[in-house]
Amino acid sequence: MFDTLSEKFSNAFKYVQGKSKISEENIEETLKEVRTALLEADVNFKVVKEFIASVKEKAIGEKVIKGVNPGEQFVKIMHDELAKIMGDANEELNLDRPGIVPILIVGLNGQGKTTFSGKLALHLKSKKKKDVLLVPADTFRPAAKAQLETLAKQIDVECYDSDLNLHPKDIVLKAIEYAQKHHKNVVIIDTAGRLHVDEELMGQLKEVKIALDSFKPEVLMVADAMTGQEAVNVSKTFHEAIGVTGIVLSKMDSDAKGGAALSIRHVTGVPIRYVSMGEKMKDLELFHPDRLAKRILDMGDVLSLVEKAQENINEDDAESMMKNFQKGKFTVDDFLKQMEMMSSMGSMTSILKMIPGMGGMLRQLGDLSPAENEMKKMKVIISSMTKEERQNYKVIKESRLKRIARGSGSTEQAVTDFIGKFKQMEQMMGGLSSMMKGGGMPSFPGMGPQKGFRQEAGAMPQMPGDKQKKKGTKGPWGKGYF
Ligand SMILES: Nc1nc2c(ncn2[C@@H]2O[C@H](COP(=O)(O)OP(=O)(O)OP(=O)(O)O)[C@@H](O)[C@H]2O)c(=O)[nH]1
Ligand SMILES: [Mg+2]
Repeated sequence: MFDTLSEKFSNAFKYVQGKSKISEENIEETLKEVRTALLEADVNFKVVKEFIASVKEKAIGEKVIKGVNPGEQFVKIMHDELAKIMGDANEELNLDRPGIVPILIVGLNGQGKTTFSGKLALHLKSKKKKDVLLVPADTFRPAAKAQLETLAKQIDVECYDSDLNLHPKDIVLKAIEYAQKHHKNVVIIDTAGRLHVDEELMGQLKEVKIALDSFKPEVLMVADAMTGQEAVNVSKTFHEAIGVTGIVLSKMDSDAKGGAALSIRHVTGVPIRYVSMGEKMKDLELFHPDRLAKRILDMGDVLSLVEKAQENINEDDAESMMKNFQKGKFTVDDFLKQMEMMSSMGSMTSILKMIPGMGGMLRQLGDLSPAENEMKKMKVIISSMTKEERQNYKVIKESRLKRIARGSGSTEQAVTDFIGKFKQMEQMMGGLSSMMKGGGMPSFPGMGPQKGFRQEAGAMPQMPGDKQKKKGTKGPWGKGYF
């Protein structure tokens, strides 16, 4: 996500770095490169023009703040303007009103509507405590109903048994009636897609919307971020035809350019509400323009990282690992849990990118997938080990080694290598633990006695935990950072 743009921006900034003051002359070259980078990222040309004009005006008008170097000041202006074109603050749907809220999911063929319907249902159920009904209303492609039913089962949300012989507007009205009877709060309606915007589709969607009018429906348009300006144009057409209340950018995990994310709000005037980041049901993020701007500028996104950790890390597991660690014990099971915690948070690259300054380093490191594959292989080997072996690998002698190799479909050498690596890790952990006991490393965060991960995350002064959020600061980059 935004990889190329980040790299080009960091190159562009070198012209202002080290200067004693920002002037029209010394930002000229930078702005030229920023402009090219944005156009190459497939950002709408009008958006680029306004963006550049605005950055230029702010940069030249900016007073030099004592102690802040102009390079940093320029990055701060870029950050604010990037966040502004994407829409200021996160604007999640407000569903806290009495009665049923219907959410109509619309968009072209294959953009990710059905997948997003499931993701949104899971999000609203688990985070917002809503009772959700999923409604298949795609009468165009009958298999779509089964697809939604499968997703619904996976996330344990009820799926309405639509009669696909009816017109979508009648399906929807019946579903609402059913939802009222069963005291649901939200009804998510998955509609049909078409290859291109056509009159039949728009006519059908308009009728559905009119049928729902008295319930004040939300209309979410799902647009594939990878299609760049096409996504922008289609969203505009949909908005003009049926009135869209929010945009969902799907497949952001595969979009390296970022053109749609940077243009769609500005061109359509419709806020981006969610970002779909993968094929799994939990791969959904709220759209936070300021956090994305930070990711684009390699400033990291520690807030999202902490949130991800809090959502995905099981506190009991973390506690039991900590206890083992304090006793100087490190088992294969602990190692497996650590790997699982990491992978539940996303790919290695996506996690590292959230750490400030890591973007540039990752570019030098290149592809991290060999390391991820290595982790996968280790997991398979561990899954062939018995409980006893995982608690104490020393019992693994020749016959056990053979069995593990056979069970995991790997060679005996691979199992021996794994045990060798694990021994090294065990030694490292043991060393770390005794250093701490001896007072060698008094303030290693997260390792204090009787403290779970969550408490530590909130208490670390340099990390933006819950406390800071309540105060309404913007995380570590709030006032005073630049
Ligand atoms: N990588 C990635 N793939 C996605 C994402 N969202 C959906 N997909 C994939 O895109 C394909 C199409 O997704 P669907 O949800 O069926 O799209 P749709 O808009 O409902 O398609 P139609 O109903 O045929 O119009 C599927 O293979 C999904 O797994 C995403 O955020 N990231
Ligand atoms: Mg579909």
